[in-house]
Amino acid sequence: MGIIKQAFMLPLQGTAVAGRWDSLFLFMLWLAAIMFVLVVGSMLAFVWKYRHKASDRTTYITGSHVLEAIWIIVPTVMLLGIFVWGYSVYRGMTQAPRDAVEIRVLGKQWVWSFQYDNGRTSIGEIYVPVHRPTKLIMTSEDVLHSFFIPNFRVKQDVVPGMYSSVWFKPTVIGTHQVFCAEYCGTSHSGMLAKIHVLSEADWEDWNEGKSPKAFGDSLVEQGRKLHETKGCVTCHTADGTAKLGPSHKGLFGSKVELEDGTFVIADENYIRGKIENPRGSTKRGFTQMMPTFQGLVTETEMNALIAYVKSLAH
Ligand code: HEC
Ligand SMILES: [Cu+2]
Repeated sequence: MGIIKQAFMLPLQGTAVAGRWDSLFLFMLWLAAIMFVLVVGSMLAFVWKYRHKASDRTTYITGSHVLEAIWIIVPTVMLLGIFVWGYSVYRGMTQAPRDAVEIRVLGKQWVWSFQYDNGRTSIGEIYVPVHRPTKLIMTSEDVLHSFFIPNFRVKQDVVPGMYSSVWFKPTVIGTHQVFCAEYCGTSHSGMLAKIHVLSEADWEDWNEGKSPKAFGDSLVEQGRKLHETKGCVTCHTADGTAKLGPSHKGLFGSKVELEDGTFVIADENYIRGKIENPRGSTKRGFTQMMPTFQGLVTETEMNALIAYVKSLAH
């Protein structure tokens, strides 16, 4: 699978963005090193050159506009350049492509677990396809964690009660290390996982398996069943007709108008918010009568319900 790239003293470059990230990092490191030598070097030289001599008389100094202009303009241009460069790398890391494979990540003291579209789950090991964008939709069942894959240059806080996400495009087949990078209690340092980057063929095999039935229902199907068993169907349909509540058809990704006239995009966090805290926002044209399901829906069920609502986007 090509040559494995690695910059001096940095971890292996396991994603498309890792090279860009490393260039920026090394540029800043070398720039700081050069600045350090220039500043400290000239300081020492001046200390020596202008050391006290009995005959010295300090001349009258009035300042220099040219010098002042230089030390304002040069660092400003340099720092703005670093900002623009950094922002462009950051944007590339945060805006996931629409066709990304989505995997849900659940952190809890002190294990990582994963839920895939086909309904499969894994603990301590996550499987992703090579050369395809993969988006992680992450939340925590207890405290703050942080999902960190050094080889991918990916690190993102995992927060209870909401979803955060990251995406990456792995380029190196094989196994990479995952850490928790936010101190989360006694066994924080043992909160590890392996990320397995699979070839296209292995991914198909893993994802579909010899018999997809072996994994039970797909995530969307699990969500559809929960939508019935939890009683959501009393008020919500999938076919566009409104009952007590609006239909979920076409909801995901759309712009929702709330009672107070503000608009929100119906993303994962919006749907989660409705299920946990329906009183936090009410859709315009409807009466607030949805009961809260806080504590009645587990995180894995929440992921399935959201996947179901999402599947009705079109
Ligand atoms: C007793 C009726 C009722 C039940 C049961 C109910 N809801 Fe609702 N739901 C509503 C109403 C009414 C609204 C619209 C008013 C509002 O925004 O609060 C709504 C809004 C929503 C929205 C936002 C819809 C939009 O178009 O913006 C989502 C998502 C949602 N519910 C999901 C669920 C899920 C999932 C369940 C089951 C776990 C559920 N609801 C159970 C009545 C209900
Ligand atoms: Cu942790």
